[in-house]
Amino acid sequence: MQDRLQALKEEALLKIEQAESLKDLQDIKVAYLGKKGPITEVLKGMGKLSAEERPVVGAFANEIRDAITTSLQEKTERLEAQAIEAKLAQESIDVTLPGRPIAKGNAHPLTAVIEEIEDLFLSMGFTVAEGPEVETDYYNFEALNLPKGHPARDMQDSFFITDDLLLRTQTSPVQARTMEKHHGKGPVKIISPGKVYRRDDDDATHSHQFMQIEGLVVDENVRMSDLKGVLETFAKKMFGEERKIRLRPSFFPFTEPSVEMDISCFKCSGKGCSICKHTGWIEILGAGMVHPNVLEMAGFDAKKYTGFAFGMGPERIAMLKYGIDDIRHFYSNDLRFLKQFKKA
Ligand code: FA5
Ligand code: MG
Repeated sequence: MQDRLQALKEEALLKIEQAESLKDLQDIKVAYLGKKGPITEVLKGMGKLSAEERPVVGAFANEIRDAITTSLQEKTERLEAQAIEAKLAQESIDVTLPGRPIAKGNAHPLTAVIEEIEDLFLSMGFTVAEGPEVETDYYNFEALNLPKGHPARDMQDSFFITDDLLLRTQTSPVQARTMEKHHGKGPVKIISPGKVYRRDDDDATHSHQFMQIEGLVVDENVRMSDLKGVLETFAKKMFGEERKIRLRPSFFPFTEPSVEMDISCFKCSGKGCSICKHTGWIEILGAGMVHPNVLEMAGFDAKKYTGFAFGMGPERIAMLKYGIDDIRHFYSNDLRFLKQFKKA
């Protein structure tokens, strides 16, 4: 009987040694130590043994059972450790691999140009003011010397929401709003960027929604030559010394006298092409000396104070600066266009 037990022990230990998975070990445990296993079978036959033999064989059987159990345990631990090591090896980080580049976005070209213009005016002592895009008839027109029924209202075809509310057609209402806040006391020196809306037909240089940047300076002794100086400084900084600039007499109900500023066309350099409508020039802004009526309506004494104002189109400025041939590129979200403005 002892020989049989010894043989079972050797057999079991060999199988444990060869086991490759936790499942194999479980099977071995059931096969050798289970209720129907050979060791249990052997022990069941102990009744036939003599009283002297019985404790010896019993002790031996227990010894074998312990040996197999211990061996199973050791092998289980080894297999578990191996599994962890394999997993760690698989998940290990190769610190020598080159990094993956992070996809970085860039500012929209229009945003970039507006920020550049803002910086330029901030450096000249202006601050930034804001106003609402849904505006009242009063601020968009009346406070700017455009009473109801005034023919010049037709210069800017409007999107009305109610009889009294509209999408602002220009950033000029911020002039009136800002002056009111100053309660008749100068100086006022602001720029105001924002969206404006007009029922214009879209083409290469017109959009029904576009941006404007308003400028307003009100103080004692502000003159037309101050306006010219500011606009020339701005144009030279933005477009370089060699670009041609012209001021042309114009009309706005809220300025007197009024001018418009043109820049020589980037495409044809003034010869005339489809972008500049064969004039050689592209209009970028309207400006003038603030009309006394506008000053008075906003609470300023027009005998003491004078001022100048301007309103420019940053899309047109960006087009001239970067040679963009269609204003619609700014609003069509084509990544091939937008990615060209990535700063290195
Ligand atoms: C005005 O809107 C006046 N408020 C400007 C002004 C302000 C004059 C202060 C005097 C004092 P105008 O309609 O010309 O003026 O527009 C000003 C600029 O906005 C134009 O020079 C042009 O650059 C731009 N602009 C006008 N209409 C469009 C459009 N449909 N699409 C894109 N840009 C436009
Ligand atoms: Mg104009």
